Amino acid sequence: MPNYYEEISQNVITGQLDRVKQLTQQAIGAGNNPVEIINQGLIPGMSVVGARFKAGQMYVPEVLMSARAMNAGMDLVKPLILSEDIPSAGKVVLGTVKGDLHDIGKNLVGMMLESAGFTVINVGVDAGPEKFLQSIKEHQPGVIGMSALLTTTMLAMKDTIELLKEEGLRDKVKVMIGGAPISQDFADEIGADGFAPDAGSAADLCKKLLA
Ligand code: B1M
Repeated sequence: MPNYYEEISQNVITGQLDRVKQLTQQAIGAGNNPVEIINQGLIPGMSVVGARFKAGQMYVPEVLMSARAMNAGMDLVKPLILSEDIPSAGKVVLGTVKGDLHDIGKNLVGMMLESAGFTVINVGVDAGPEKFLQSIKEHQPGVIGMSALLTTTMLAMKDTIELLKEEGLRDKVKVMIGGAPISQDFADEIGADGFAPDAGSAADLCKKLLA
């Protein structure tokens, strides 16, 4: 039986959506285990993309093409598996903070987290503290991730952390923040658990926070 996994990984890395679909379909047809197709083909390819992006060897458009190729493969495989068969690395509630509409970076972070096996609940843009709170109560994530691209909206992150304290939930969830104007110093200042400078680092940070 041909080993499809390496070829699927390579085509995810190069963002060849049609080829990933074709190979995934062939792998399914040849009787390969759907969970193995994900864990040994699709996700390892995206992990390489994450590492290269973090190292500055790949750029946003290429990463988006890879993510789309991976998702096309996922779409074929997912209906074949019971959800409980796919081990989740943990739940992350992710959003762009109140007053801020920038979501390209946040969505990239979401894709990287999903590629690393996290279940992502995306609360969208312009998400105020109450929206994060509501989502935390509903989904009980291990981590919340807040993104801000404007210096004027950064402080909304602090408001969310303060609301979590008021509600007695601060020690139940880790807080990860990021976005162009954000720094480790700012994260320390507002009492976040971690700062990630890019999408690849965000996935690594989430693993650390939940370890
Ligand atoms: Co806006 N914008 N924008 N904009 N915009 C910036 C951010 C700006 C730096 C441009 C500039 O003046 N040079 C500037 C902010 C200045 C400041 O505050 N320091 C700015 C401004 C001023 C504005 C408006 C106020 C303009 C106006 O209307 N007068 C307005 C505000 C609207 C609002 O939000 N309320 C506005 C609007 C817009 C558009 C709607 C037109 C559009 C957004 C479209 C969209 O997102 N759907 C837009 C865009 C595209 C940009 C730039 C050009 C690009 C942002 C981007 O997507 N980068 C930006 C200038 C720039 O950055 N060069 C700019 C690519 C993306 C992959 O990177 O988002 O940094 P980034 O995400 C990275 C990391 O930061 C990190 O990982 C990502 C991947 O590596 N990261 C996280 C991000 N979130 C993370 C979360 C994490 C961890 C890591 O954990 C949770």
